[in-house]
Amino acid sequence: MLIVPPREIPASEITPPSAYLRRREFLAGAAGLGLGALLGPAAAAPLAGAKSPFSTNETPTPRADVTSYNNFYEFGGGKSDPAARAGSLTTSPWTVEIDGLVAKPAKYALEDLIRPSALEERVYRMRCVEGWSMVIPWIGVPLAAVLARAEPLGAAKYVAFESLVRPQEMPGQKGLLQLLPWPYVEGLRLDEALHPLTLLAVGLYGETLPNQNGAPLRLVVPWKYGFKGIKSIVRISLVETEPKTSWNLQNPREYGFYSNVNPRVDHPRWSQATERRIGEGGLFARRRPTLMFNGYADQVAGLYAGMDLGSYF
Ligand SMILES: Nc1nc2c(c(=O)[nH]1)N[C@H]1C(S)=C(S)[C@@H](COP(=O)(O)O)O[C@H]1N2
Ligand SMILES: [Mo]
Repeated sequence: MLIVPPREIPASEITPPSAYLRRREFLAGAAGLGLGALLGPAAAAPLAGAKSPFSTNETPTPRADVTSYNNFYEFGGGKSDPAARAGSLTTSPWTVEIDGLVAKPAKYALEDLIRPSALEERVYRMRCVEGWSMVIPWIGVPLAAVLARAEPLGAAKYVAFESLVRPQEMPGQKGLLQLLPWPYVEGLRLDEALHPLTLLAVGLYGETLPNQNGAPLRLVVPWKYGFKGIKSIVRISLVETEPKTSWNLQNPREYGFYSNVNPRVDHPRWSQATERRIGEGGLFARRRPTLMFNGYADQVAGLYAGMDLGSYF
């Protein structure tokens, strides 16, 4: 592994606090792009992205549902806990460390990692392992573009992700009843991470991410169950072996590393053949059939050619 000593990290990658403030003022005035607001208070700020052809034409789930029916166990295990409790999370300043098997390991200030001009809007179908789904207009950049800046080495085979640990602001990380081991961790095979559908999101519905949706930076992998979309990311590591993942650690029989949406592979306790689209007529609405790879089979099935998806679930 190539280790770059700290003094070789360009000064431009390390942002002193005074520069955060200046850059925030600058960006706030910059054409209403609003990425500077990623540094700002918890309130959402406008964020624009060119509409990507990867978007689905399906009707987006109402914003009120997208931002009030969430899983974010750092704030509790109930669907309404994140919206009720995540307001306390400080997302400014925010740094993301990219390390491991890369030629250029570095700590990036968020605003240096994500360039406003690179933002795209991607309307994706999302499917939770629990059997519900949404259609969400994300704003973000392809993960591949961010990884390229760190220059992955040939030995890198997987990408490991880590969420914030901050018990003072995350009530689910305090006390006796901890639902998961912290930090929340996730992983992708390198080819999955580099796939053009794989997004690092900083916003939704034309605004910066609400805290409950994973502010200020979260992963979106639309052909996998929702739990692969790790929120509030602080570290991205290029590694040689398959990374540990939170739900697999918690219950390896029920949650595998791949977790591709697959109507033919049931969860041990329930079927995955159908789903309930949130916002569509409540509990009594007709369930929709779940599609192979959540409807993204044309784009991603090739990643798994020859693999037995029953054993690699
Ligand atoms: N850090 C962290 N990331 C997380 C989770 C979590 O508990 N902690 N929950 C996951 C699960 S189970 C789902 S379904 C999605 C939900 O994302 P959403 O609330 O934006 O729809 O986030 C995923 N990312
Ligand atoms: Mo989920």
